[in-house]
Amino acid sequence: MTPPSERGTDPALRGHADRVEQNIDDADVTGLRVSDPATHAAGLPGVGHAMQIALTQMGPVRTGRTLLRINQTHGFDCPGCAWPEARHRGPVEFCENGAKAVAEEATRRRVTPEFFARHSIAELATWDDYALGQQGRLVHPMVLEEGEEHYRPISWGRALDLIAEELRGLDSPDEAIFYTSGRTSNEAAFAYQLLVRGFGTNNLPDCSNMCHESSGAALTDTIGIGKGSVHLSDIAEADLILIAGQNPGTNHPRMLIALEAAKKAGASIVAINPLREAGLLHFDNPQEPAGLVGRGTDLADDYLQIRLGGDQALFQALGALLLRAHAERTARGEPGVLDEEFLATRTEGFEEYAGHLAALDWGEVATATGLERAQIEALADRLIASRATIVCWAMGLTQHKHAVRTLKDIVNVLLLQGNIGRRGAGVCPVRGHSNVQGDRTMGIFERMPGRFHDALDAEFAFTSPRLFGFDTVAAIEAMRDGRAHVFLGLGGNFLRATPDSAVTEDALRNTRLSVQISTKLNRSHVVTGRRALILPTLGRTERDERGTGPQRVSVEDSMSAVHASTGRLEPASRYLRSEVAIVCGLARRLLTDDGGAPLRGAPHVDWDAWAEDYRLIRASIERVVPGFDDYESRLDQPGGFVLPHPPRDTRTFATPTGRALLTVNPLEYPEVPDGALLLQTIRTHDQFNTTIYGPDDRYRGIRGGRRVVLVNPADLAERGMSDGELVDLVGVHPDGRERRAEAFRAVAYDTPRGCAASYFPETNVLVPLDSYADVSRTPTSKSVVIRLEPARTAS
Ligand SMILES: Nc1nc2c(c(=O)[nH]1)N[C@H]1C(S)=C(S)[C@@H](COP(=O)(O)OP(=O)(O)OC[C@H]3O[C@@H](n4cnc5c(=O)[nH]c(N)nc54)[C@H](O)[C@@H]3O)O[C@H]1N2
Ligand SMILES: Nc1nc2c(c(=O)[nH]1)N[C@H]1C(S)=C(S)[C@@H](COP(=O)(O)OP(=O)(O)OC[C@H]3O[C@@H](n4cnc5c(=O)[nH]c(N)nc54)[C@H](O)[C@@H]3O)O[C@H]1N2
Ligand SMILES: [Mo]
Repeated sequence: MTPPSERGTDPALRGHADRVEQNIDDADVTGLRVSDPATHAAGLPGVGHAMQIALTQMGPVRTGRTLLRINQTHGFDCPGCAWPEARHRGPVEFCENGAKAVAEEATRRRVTPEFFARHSIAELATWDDYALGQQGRLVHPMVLEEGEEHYRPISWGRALDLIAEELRGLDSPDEAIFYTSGRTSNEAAFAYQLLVRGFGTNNLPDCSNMCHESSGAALTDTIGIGKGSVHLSDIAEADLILIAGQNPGTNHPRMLIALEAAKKAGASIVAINPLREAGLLHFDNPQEPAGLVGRGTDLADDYLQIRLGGDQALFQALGALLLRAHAERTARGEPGVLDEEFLATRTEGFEEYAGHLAALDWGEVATATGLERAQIEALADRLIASRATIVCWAMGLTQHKHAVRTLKDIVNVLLLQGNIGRRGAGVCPVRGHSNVQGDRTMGIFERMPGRFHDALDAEFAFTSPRLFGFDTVAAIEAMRDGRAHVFLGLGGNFLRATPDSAVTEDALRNTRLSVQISTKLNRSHVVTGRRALILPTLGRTERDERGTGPQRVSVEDSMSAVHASTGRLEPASRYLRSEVAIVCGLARRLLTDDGGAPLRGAPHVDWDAWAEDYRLIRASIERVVPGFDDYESRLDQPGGFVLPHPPRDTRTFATPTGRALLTVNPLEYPEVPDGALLLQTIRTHDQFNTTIYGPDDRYRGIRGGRRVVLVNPADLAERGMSDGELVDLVGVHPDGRERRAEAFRAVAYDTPRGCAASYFPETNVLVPLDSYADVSRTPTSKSVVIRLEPARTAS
């Protein structure tokens, strides 16, 4: 309940602010402390930090009760990342950052109707992301009527009626947008997409559009399925693991446990990353006594500090070196390095690919990667020596203009050696949100394939719309241009997660109604349409009691394992409703008559029954989505079940020709005008996307503030700037529009020349809306072209 001006009185908020563009608070940049980056991850400091946050938010009893249920067989799925749980679980199955994610949700702080009576929307709009999030859990449905300055309480019935009225008032269902963030359960996601398609549109943008969309696009085109091909057990069986564009020490800490096991079993690990991330260097496993005292495991055997966006060039170079080695060895009568049998029987496109790489320009490889040829050759030697290779990646590869072709070139290299559908080998896109992959499986996608629509239509006796809907970028454009008038967000923080913050703010303000189904307050609640609703919902950790008793939900992790999640905590308020109940309540009003019979053309569903018994939803999922046979009983198995994945299971490929595809991808890398820098926008160790836990980025040696920009010392010197200087980040984009993020501390940092780094969401103001990846349309959050200017508002 503390506005920024009173932060000094609240120990939880003191000094933790970061600046919202419109409201920059000096305390931030002046409280900043910079030290050398860490060279290892976790251990005691990690446990201590998580405990401190957990105790502040939850108190001691709740902390103990809650943390021990994370990822347990009869507990709830961690609302943190999508890294899978091991089959045999220890008593403690969470990590430092999972504990923080849980503490954020299980906090005892509350945002009450009185809070909204006290703070006007104009006032809240000046608070930063941290201050908003720290207020605690939303506890009552709230409405902001046109022209009013405060949200007021509203009943659930009135709130849902209001949404139904606005939706019915549209000229076309395509004027509404239904966003999803990746925490939504399978059951809620399935009901939601049916509501949306029953209403008549495929406007289902989701956080995946900004995240792993490039992975899905590249993998679907080449191996016929948009998901990773490895099991957790494969990690320990790999000879070689490449980790490109991913910072697991912060974003997937439990992955370090798997990497540690792989190392102990003899695997080599090579990190490909512009920054030397602590979590990739060394791991002190806090779940083992040796790790707690800081004798852990060295992880990366080699570290390629590549330039931003240089990965396609690197993988083309690796492909070329494999081809050359193969030719040389076979000419000498020695065994080759390619899997010729696999290439001949399971793939196509080899000749064209090899022909394309024969013309590879090594000068371009050097420019694009900034790496020495010897480093690349050493990695090629590791590939040649490896019998089973896995490539893991995350946002460092997906959020570039040429992301999809980069990933296709990774698939090419793996296919050359038959590294798909073999133990210890494969593609491993490491997903972000805990159920983002499951949401997609359930149909949260603006372009689902025809067979999904056919199955949906058959199950619910209606005709779902086939016209593709808006993805995230198209949704913003439509609101901006007055082609969409209602926005509904099932979780997430659309405004802060999306690019071009100023444009997106205007776009949301341009709507007639914006609705957020949320657990916590965020900026998407205070930058609204003409009318706005906040619908508070249960989180993963909470008991979900419905008419037929306590309910469980299910989720799918990054490796296609589906399992149950059952919350046990007392809900934050008795006015909360589950996401399933909210979605079904809206569908009942929008798609049925008073007696519950479907309106003409609407799906045949007993929405009231669905809301009371989620087993009924799972029964429908079982009939619509392949791989969910015996859904209910297989959820009872400890660890759940794994969805089919033809390339992984049987080396079969659902491509048009039934073979995996080697592809020819013209080489691309970011172009940076003279004097400009390429900026990547990343996460600190103390945030979950737009939720800010605190002001520190411990592993990178940054404490007490988030407004920093990490720059190569030579790039600073070249600009006559010094370490610690206050600078503005100014966007450079052909449209000439002013995009400025003000007052960042320049920090001299070990990053390749020309490649800077800063944190999102503060830098989303700099990402142009029309700058996105080819094919996947993912905003280019890892290659934003900027200039540094001395700060306009020096402090
Ligand atoms: N604690 C915590 N956990 C999270 C999240 C969180 O915010 N906090 N977010 C979740 C979500 S939704 C996601 S998608 C994941 C994100 O997980 P990550 O992808 O690990 O997250 P980022 O912070 O974006 O880090 C990107 C990494 O890629 C590197 N990189 C950037 N550009 C390039 C490039 O061009 N080439 C190469 N080779 N490397 C590059 C960066 O230096 C950085 O190490 O984490 C999930 N887990
Ligand atoms: N510049 C830049 N921008 C990025 C990225 C980047 O690397 N750089 N990363 C992108 C990526 S990978 C992603 S995934 C997106 C994330 O985009 P989003 O998923 O939209 O954002 P989050 O910050 O994860 O959403 C946080 C909000 O979700 C709500 N919430 C939390 N738990 C629940 C729940 O159980 N149910 C409901 N209904 N609501 C809940 C809370 O109100 C909280 O405020 O951001 C993207 N934006
Ligand atoms: Mo993500």
